[in-house]
Amino acid sequence: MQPDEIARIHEEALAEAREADSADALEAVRLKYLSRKGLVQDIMASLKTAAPADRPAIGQAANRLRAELLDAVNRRREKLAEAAETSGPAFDITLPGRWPGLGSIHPVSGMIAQCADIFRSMGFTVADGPDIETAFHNFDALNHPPGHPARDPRDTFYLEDGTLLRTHTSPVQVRYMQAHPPPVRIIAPGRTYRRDTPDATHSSNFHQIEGLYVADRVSLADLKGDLTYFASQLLGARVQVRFRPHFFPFTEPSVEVDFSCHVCGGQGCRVCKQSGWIEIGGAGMVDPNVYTAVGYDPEAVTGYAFGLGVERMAMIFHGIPDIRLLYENDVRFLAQF
Ligand code: FA5
Repeated sequence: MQPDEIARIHEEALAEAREADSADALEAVRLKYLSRKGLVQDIMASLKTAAPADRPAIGQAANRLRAELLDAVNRRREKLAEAAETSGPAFDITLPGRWPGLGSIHPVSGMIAQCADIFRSMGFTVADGPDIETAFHNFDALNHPPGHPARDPRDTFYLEDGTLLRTHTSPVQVRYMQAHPPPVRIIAPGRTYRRDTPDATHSSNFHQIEGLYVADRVSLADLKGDLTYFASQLLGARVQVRFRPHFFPFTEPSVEVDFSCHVCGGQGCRVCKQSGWIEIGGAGMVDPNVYTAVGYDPEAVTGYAFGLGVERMAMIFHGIPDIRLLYENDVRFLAQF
């Protein structure tokens, strides 16, 4: 190959490398000139047939072409990469963003928040207590005699050290009165645990809202009035509240509290098992023995206490027919709230 032809190839190769407008086009230029079957290789092959005097010049021209072209290809590659980073089509700012979706508030948490708002408006503050309790706070101080059936390991989850998972939120009453002199007006929402067999209205892990109002002249009429007012705030003025005589070791007298079924308006349906009523909680006037256990003077104070089932209230509020739906974590169910 003649030197002037090599010079022409040299110029063309550098121009093509400079003008390549994509990584693919640049690779094509590299292959055309620098690969094993490329034009630089053709120049080298022509050495064999060239006049011996021309050979050094041809060899040097080919080497210069290879070095300069390699350099030009590398520089062009960097330029193209830079341009792709700053203005390439990888990021289209006109596309709508991806919506990761928001979680929803669990109906049990929502019910606790709703109840707490109502009780706060009635002058209650919110107190708290541990899930792992001593037998003293869960039973003894609440006037449970030694052989009381609720203490049985078949009903209560005991830990190895003799502590237990609280079976109700009532031990918070004990802790709060031990730490605060009267008057007291608190609610205590929280988890509770029992070895109950799960069914449509029972779970072995559920929630209660404890209430305690202790002052100097609190009566059963206050308890009935306050819980009836609470029910009307939660479920509307049409809800009816029923108090049935009952027994709890820590209240005297004691009642069970039913709300008329919000789902059927009291006519009878699946949720209320056709009765028109749903048992929501237990309540009563605090037993004098409890005051003695916490260091209050039973002659100086009177008070009421209640414990409401949160899941039961969520069920009638939302028309949920089975408590287990609240614990299956099916997102299709939970997303409705
Ligand atoms: C009590 O737990 C008493 N501590 C309530 C109380 C407090 C009485 C203060 C007097 C003074 P009881 O075991 O009835 O009472 O439970 C109260 C409510 O918790 C029930 O009415 C029901 O709504 C709910 N509950 C009880 N067991 C379960 C369960 N296994 N699953 C779901 N909810 C339950």
